[in-house]
Amino acid sequence: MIDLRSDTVTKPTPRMRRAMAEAEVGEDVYGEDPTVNRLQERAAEIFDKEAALFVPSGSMGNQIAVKLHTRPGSEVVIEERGHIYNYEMAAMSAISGVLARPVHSHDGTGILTWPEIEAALHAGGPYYVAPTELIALENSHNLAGGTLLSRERTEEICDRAHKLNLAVHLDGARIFNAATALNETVAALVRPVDSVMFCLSKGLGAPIGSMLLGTDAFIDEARRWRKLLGGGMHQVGVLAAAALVALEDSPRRLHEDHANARHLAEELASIDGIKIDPERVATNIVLFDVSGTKRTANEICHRLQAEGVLAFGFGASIRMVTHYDVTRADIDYALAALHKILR
Ligand code: TLP
Repeated sequence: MIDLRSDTVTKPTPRMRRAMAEAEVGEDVYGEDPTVNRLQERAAEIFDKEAALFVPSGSMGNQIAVKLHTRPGSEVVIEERGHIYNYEMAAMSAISGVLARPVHSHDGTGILTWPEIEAALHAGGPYYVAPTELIALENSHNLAGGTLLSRERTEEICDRAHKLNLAVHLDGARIFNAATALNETVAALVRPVDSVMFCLSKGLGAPIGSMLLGTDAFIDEARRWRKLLGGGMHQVGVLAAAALVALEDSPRRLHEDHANARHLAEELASIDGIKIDPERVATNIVLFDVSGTKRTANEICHRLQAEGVLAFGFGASIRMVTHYDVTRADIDYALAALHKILR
């Protein structure tokens, strides 16, 4: 099977498995796992933030951040296709008692401008309007097709937000993809945000885990909430060991996934009935519209599966994600399968 459903499907590399087998471990709930401590220190160093916390999932990292930046009864401004709003089980209302204020991105990129954000804010309004307390950004933007939030735009949004005493959290599940495509360091991309979450278990290829980063005080409080949410892990150095390998080895090869994604997008654009602008495919996510094929996305994905290709269909769109378990030949095979189905 050629699995293009997500970059979460990557299997640990031989080096990761070796590191896992040999990992030195301890009781992480007491802060005594040396491998977890090393991972947290290394992540804080790479991202140039005071502290980092290893969390079981990206969703947990995001939701702890929402919890810490808000009070119940307030609002979180987020682009309408944002992961925190759409794919985290309404956790922000269940856990934090806050409301999402989804904002439409007029140019379709999913990357909001400050005026779009500003128009959605309730800051300094009348007492009977729920105040905005947090702006949640996403880089790269998953459901918009892996689009990029530039360093300059991040700085502008954070500067403006901070002047209004609003916090900014960045869902950087794929921040290394963004950094690769923008030719920036991850530290530069996250410098002005109050907190950032990134995933080790997506393009970086670790089997499990994400990191939440921020100030020392923020991470101390995040550790309490991780435990409260059932995310206190014990001899978890076995996972941190794989994560350390992912952090050191994987970022340098992400450009290959981006090149494969661009190739896929260019070929898709030449298929009748498929709508995609290859110029917009900047990272490892390829999102295309199939309404012109007179078939539903689900129907096409079903047929692709029979040909040995897995993709993710929703509405009139199909998402294909490239990663290190997918080669250029696999992409060409998937394209040939699609041609056959649509012929
Ligand atoms: N995204 C998954 C699915 O949930 C859609 C995927 O296959 O892309 N932020 C972003 C931007 C994400 O894309 C994801 C996962 C998360 C957060 C949550 O990470 P996990 O799955 O570790 O909770």
